[in-house]
Amino acid sequence: MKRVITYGTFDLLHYGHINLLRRAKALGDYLIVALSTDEFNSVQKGKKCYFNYEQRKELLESVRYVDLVIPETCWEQKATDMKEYHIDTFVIGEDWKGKFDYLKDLGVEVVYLPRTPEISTTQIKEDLDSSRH
Ligand code: C2G
Repeated sequence: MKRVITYGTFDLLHYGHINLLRRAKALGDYLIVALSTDEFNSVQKGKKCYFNYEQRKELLESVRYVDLVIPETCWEQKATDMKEYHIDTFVIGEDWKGKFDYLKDLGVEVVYLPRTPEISTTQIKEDLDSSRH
């Protein structure tokens, strides 16, 4: 049983997120998503979410590729997560390329996947905002 993990905010869930989750699951048998909590988003990531943690969690749990959703409360939890959840592969979009290579020292495969072009939560918000004016 190959166990894969990825991390993110996943606000306003869109096909770019789904493309990431589908490719992440294809790298193993079991996919865990560490979902950024509302506090982590606002304090550490400077992100204001449209959906709160519970709503984002419910959406992710409805995605066929996702087997478990756990909270991401800080940047530093990744190393302990790898051990606690017996992770084989860490996956994230290549906008983070190189940032998590230290996890290789724990025997974890680190994979950066190409992002889906032209879609982002920020873009969705901007498009909706401009269509109102
Ligand atoms: N993503 C993608 N293509 C897009 C948009 C997002 O592949 N068009 C990917 C991102 O690269 C990331 C995942 O979808 O791997 C979730 O995106 P975000 O919610 O923006 O995640 P982020 O804020 O980058 O959080 O500790 C790591 C952070 O929590 C990552």
